[in-house]
Amino acid sequence: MEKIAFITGINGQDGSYLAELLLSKDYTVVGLIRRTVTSNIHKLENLQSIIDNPRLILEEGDVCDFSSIFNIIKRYRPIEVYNLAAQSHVGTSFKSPSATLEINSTGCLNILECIRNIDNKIRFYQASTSEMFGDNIICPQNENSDFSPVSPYACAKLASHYLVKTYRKSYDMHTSSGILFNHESPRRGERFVTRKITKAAARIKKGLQSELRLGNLEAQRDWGYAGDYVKAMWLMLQQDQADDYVIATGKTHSVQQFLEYVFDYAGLSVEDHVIIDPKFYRPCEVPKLWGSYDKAKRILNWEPDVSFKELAIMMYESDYEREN
Ligand code: NAP
Ligand code: G4F
Repeated sequence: MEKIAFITGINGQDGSYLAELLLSKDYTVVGLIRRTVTSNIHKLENLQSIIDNPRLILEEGDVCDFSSIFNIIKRYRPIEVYNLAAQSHVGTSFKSPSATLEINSTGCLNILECIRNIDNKIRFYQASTSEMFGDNIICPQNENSDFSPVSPYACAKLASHYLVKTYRKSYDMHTSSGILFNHESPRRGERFVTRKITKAAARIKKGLQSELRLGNLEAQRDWGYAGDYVKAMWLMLQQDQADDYVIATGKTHSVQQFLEYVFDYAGLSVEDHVIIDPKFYRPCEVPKLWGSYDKAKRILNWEPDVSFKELAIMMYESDYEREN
């Protein structure tokens, strides 16, 4: 029988890795693309392994548009739906709170309602986030830690997180949330701090720019590799019981440590090039994220492969290769 999966946010970092994983497992992958006047699928277009695959189908739509999602699910009848679409930048959520709420909460609700109405046996994955722990710094955070969101982004994601639980309990639907801690890769958006640092370091090294402006360097994050994390998403939907899982590395580092490690590796001095710019501070900050993936290890048999240092080097080397 043909296995069909539907991915929203396929054009993003995680969407591309998940599509690769599912195609390698012989799924037909239907991906949701937001059409704009100019093509915005450059990230996927650069991935020949995906874009040339006849089992990849791209459909136009928007998670905020109920009928576009309804029509795609009704037409393709996927066995699994992965909702990765989001306004995913925390800083931007303070500038565009309404749009963030609409995409990150109503978008999820729209999909849940489509599944409930079309076929409530379709399995659903929601991209929840460690950002929901907010200023609760009792670490390491796990599935039982208190949520304490401090951004419009996290508030919207928390609403979806509870919607997923509610649909699981109320309608006996197979809906799971992955509470994913920060995960990065060479495909990470350039406005997230790790990629901003690796790209700037590569450009400074090549003489293409001289300074890097950053905000709060004290924040701590549990950084893993996106390629490892999409495997956990898939594993969640292969379980008999739907549930929520923390996905993390179990280690935390500050932005300062990431910065120093990359600059050291590149043979650059932080003092010579980095400027602290208040523009990049947020109205409220998540001070410390450090996750425990014990439950995922026990039930999903999932563990991260790529270390903090390997990740930083992978990203720097990729940016160094790309910049010219
Ligand atoms: P990303 O690179 O920003 O990708 C998000 C994707 O969502 C983009 O391709 C974007 O499309 C799409 N999108 C935005 N609004 C949409 C809408 N209204 N309808 C349809 N598609 C829409 O994010 P990511 O890093 O891959 O993360 C994937 C998901 O995991 C997100 O939900 C994010 O919030 C969540 N998450 C990420 C992390 C992390 O560290 N990466 C951690 C926890 C949770 P365009 O390309 O058209 O902009
Ligand atoms: O890279 P960031 O923008 O990631 P943030 O805010 O932790 O959010 C990411 O991870 C979440 C999971 O916990 C996801 F849900 C979310 O979608 C996203 O993928 O910022 C990391 C830290 C923050 O403390 C920020 O204040 O770096 C600090 N920072 C310092 N200077 C900066 C900068 N962040 C950005 N983006 N740009 C700076 O110049």
